Amino acid sequence: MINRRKFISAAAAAGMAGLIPKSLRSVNLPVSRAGGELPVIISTWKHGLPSNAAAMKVLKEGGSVLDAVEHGVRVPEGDPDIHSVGLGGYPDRDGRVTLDASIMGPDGNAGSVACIEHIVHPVSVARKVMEDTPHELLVGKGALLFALEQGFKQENLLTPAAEKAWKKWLVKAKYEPVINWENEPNKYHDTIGLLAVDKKGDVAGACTTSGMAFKMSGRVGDSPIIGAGLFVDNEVGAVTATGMGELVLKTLGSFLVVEFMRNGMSPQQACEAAVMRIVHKLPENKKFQVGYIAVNKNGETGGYSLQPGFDYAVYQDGENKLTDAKSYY
Ligand code: SD4
Repeated sequence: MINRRKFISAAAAAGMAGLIPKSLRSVNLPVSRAGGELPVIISTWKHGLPSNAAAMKVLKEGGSVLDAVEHGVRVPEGDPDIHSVGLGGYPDRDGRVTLDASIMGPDGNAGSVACIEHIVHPVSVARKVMEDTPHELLVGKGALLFALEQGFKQENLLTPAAEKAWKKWLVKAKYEPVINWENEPNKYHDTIGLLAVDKKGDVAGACTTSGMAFKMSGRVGDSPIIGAGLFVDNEVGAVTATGMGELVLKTLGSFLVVEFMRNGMSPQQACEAAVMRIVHKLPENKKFQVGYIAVNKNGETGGYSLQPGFDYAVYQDGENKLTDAKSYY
């Protein structure tokens, strides 16, 4: 028989592992107090470095934290040599470049587009969805029509390099996501997710991607789903994800990390706990990559991944630096 004291200490330990029903947990524990200088910008992969620089410039010039995250991720969206975001992104298995993006601000408002074609900057369309419609998410043709109505230009996003890669893939036409594979030749990887906390402590985030290369037509990943690929809570901090979106979607990863931080974990501990959730719940975890980055309101940052090879860029205290994330495997 378990006595009351044993029950309470077991319950406390289980609480950190997320096992206690929410109704029994404190919801207002302070977030981790450690921190760094504000403002801070954090983003996924090496293409985060120029993105962070663009975002920091916006903040320095007095722009809002929302402007900063949008302008930061527009950099890789517009770069044809980055084959995992925006222009030049690898297409789906039918040769169509379909993009997913989301943005979320300090007021809790958010906007997303999914499976949108022909628009170089889906993050800016997501912002328009957030600000100028009663909706949160527009997909496919509807998203494109909305973008065109808003004055965005229709363009061909399939660059010769991306088309060549797709044609090479077509020879075997086997869909098999490879860990850290996207864009390997120049070491630019995957989705860009970028989070910022401005001087006042206001928090925002943006996430944009062409998704998994050679995916099925109509496939949508985690990036445009608020709570999966991106989540912001101005009382706590922000989180974004990269890697195999299906694993992030099945565990609602970014929301989970924010909730772990709300309950007292540091950004680093919270990212690790969310990766552990994938390890415990999803047997396919061994085959795929997932990486999380997080920042709390105090300017403390963290990042963690399932597999080795994930890195992220942090711009803080006048330095814009790439960090290798620790990983579970
Ligand atoms: C997705 N998470 O669509 C994105 C893509 C990505 O590594 O990050 N690729 O699932």
